Amino acid sequence: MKSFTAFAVGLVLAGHASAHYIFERFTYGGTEYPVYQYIRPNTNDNSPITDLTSDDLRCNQGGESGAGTEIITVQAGASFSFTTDVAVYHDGPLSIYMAKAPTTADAFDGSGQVWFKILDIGPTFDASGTATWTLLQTYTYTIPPALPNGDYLLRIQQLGIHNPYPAGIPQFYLECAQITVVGGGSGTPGPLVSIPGFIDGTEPGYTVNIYTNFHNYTVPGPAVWSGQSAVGGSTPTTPVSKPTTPATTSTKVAPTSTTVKATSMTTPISKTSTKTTSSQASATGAVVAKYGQCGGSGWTGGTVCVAGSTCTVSNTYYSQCL
Ligand SMILES: *[C@@H]1O[C@H](CO)[C@@H](O)[C@H](O)[C@H]1NC(C)=O
Ligand SMILES: [Cu+2]
Repeated sequence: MKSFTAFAVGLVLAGHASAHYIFERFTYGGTEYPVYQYIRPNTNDNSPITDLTSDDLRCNQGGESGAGTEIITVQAGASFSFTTDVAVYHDGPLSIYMAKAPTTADAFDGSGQVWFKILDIGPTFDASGTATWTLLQTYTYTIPPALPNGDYLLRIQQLGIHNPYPAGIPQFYLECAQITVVGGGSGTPGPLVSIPGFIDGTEPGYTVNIYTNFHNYTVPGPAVWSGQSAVGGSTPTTPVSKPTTPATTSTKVAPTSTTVKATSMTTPISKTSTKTTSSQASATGAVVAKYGQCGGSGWTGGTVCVAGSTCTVSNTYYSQCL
């Protein structure tokens, strides 16, 4: 088993000679901070984690401790971004998780049933059933207004499912930021899961072949916390997660729609217009990519959504191109 694992890792490395996409920069309050400021560095050049039982799934290899990484103070309801070195280029879903630290974020290893999910971005399906993944360089979201104050790990995860299982093993690309939330609410985040353990490898979103009869998708892992925008922690209002099933389910799917491009990992980001790279999420007047922020209290960035998406109010603090 050990030698097999080593062999598999060797294969992965061989296929990843150059730098992978690493969520290495954090943006808050209009400032994009230097590489690994507030984000735990990895020691594997972000060669993906593929072992579903590994503690490295929490904050990547080398990220079990946050000693040496700073903690940034953020307002609940404010937006933040993670930016990669090169835009994400493997098809698959993106999720953002959080875990409350017992003491300080830098002292927390992420163990225990403490993780909850605040965002899923699955594929969209057009009327013919063809999938489009939102592969970006910058992903922007909001610290949930209902989140209680305190220190948290803020974990972004992209799951590369471009090499269909079981011949290819889904690849986790992830990093953790360290934050102190202030101005928070009194919500109760959940459901809570443990990492590892949150994905067991039987989920359709993990085993699916995205090139064959691929017309619906559910992002693996727990449900997205539904009470994020309920300041005071009562009734959830607008769900902030993206629907992971086609908006056009009532439309008949063309029978010839099974051909989804078989992209290899060398294919860069320009596959469809929705994969616009936005390395300057807050550039004033810039066209905002799908799922990017386009408004909300205090927002000074772009308010015009890329063609095919509409600026939609999630809550007072956050509007998003959907
Ligand atoms: C698509 O939907 C079917 C029917 O609900 C389900 O069995 C299947 O697992 C789904 N596929 C994915 C990839 O989520
Ligand atoms: Cu790769």
